[in-house]
Amino acid sequence: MDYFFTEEQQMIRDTAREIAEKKIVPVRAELDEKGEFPTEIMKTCAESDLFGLYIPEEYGGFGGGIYENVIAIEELSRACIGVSVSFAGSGLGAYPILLCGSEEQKKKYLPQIASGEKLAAFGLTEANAGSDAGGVQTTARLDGNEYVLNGTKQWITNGGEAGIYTVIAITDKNKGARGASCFIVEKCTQGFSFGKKENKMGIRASATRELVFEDCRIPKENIIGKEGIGFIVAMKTLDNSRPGIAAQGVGLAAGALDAAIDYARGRIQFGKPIISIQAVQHMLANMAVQTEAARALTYAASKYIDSGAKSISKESAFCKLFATDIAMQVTTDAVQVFGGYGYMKEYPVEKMMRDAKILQIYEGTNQIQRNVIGQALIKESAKKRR
Ligand code: COS
Repeated sequence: MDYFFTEEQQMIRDTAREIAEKKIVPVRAELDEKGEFPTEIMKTCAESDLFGLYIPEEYGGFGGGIYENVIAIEELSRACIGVSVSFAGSGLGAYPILLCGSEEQKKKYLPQIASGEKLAAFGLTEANAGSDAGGVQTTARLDGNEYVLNGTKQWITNGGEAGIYTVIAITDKNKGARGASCFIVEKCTQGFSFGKKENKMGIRASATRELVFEDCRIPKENIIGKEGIGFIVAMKTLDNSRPGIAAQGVGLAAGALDAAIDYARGRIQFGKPIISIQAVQHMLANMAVQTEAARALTYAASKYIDSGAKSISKESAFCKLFATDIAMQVTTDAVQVFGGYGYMKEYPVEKMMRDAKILQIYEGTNQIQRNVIGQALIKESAKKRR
């Protein structure tokens, strides 16, 4: 369908599509096999000015919004979401600064992220704080002009590869979620180290590591906002970044659909291409309509958030939930269209199906998205009754 992109949006799509086709497709199987971080592709994204799409011009960005970023993420994801999550993860790490940082912090850090000179990463998850984001145990204690961080973050996308980290830590243990704060920590700070790269089922090109803080001292100016707002910063960050996960789902589904159509045209059984068999056509038709519906919802939610709407949690969860469930379904169906060949590593859909699973888990499981939507519905209905 035509979404009537502006000339600039069309350019973003074309640029990202070219990177996907020329740079990612030829190496994606190897990156997956070796579990290798796509350093060169990140450089190409930087040279093509893709990292700053959602960052205002005064901080070195393109001045677009979530929608522009989503367009780029979708295109990169058609080829490989192990690569596109490395790109998108930098946005996730940048949002706390963009949404809640001081002018000084924005001026210092956003241009480096916008240019792609440094990747960013977001450190929220811990061994005992996954879906329960308020259960963070990493601590930050004010000591003179510095905060001292102690604790371990788990499964952090871009861990070890990023130069700038936004990290949630507890500054007041007695206040629960209201005792959390958000900090900026730069790589190479003393007392800050990384665990080994995780060996994952999918998105194997992306770097997922622990962040380990052992008496890590950072300037007190590195707190984002003030003490006690860390949980809210994290929630706002996720509200803004979840459409990017939806875009990964849309791109991945679109890539799997393209692969399934190509294969069905060439595969001969019963003396004819299997695409002429109605059972196969029906599968492809379902895959196509699901993918398009996911795209339409993701674009609509992104535009809604970009409009400056105040309450965005529900809409953000809508697209994350829907598009990622669709990605799982469509990639599974793509393997089915390929039949036995689809199960083999020689064909791309095996990796696509493995990759899809994480989309239903990270940045809030799809069960959590339903919770967020449910809570929003309750709030809205209470307002209407008043
Ligand atoms: N924007 C602004 N404020 C928000 C918010 C949002 N999106 N969501 C919650 N808040 C506020 C609430 O209003 C509440 O404020 P008060 O204390 O003033 O009432 C506070 O934050 C606590 O909210 P709540 O009680 O809803 O928190 P819960 O502990 O029940 O957790 C969920 C809510 C489950 C939604 C949250 O923990 C979550 O999103 N979990 C998933 C985390 C995740 O995505 N992890 C993946 C890894 S991060 S890459």
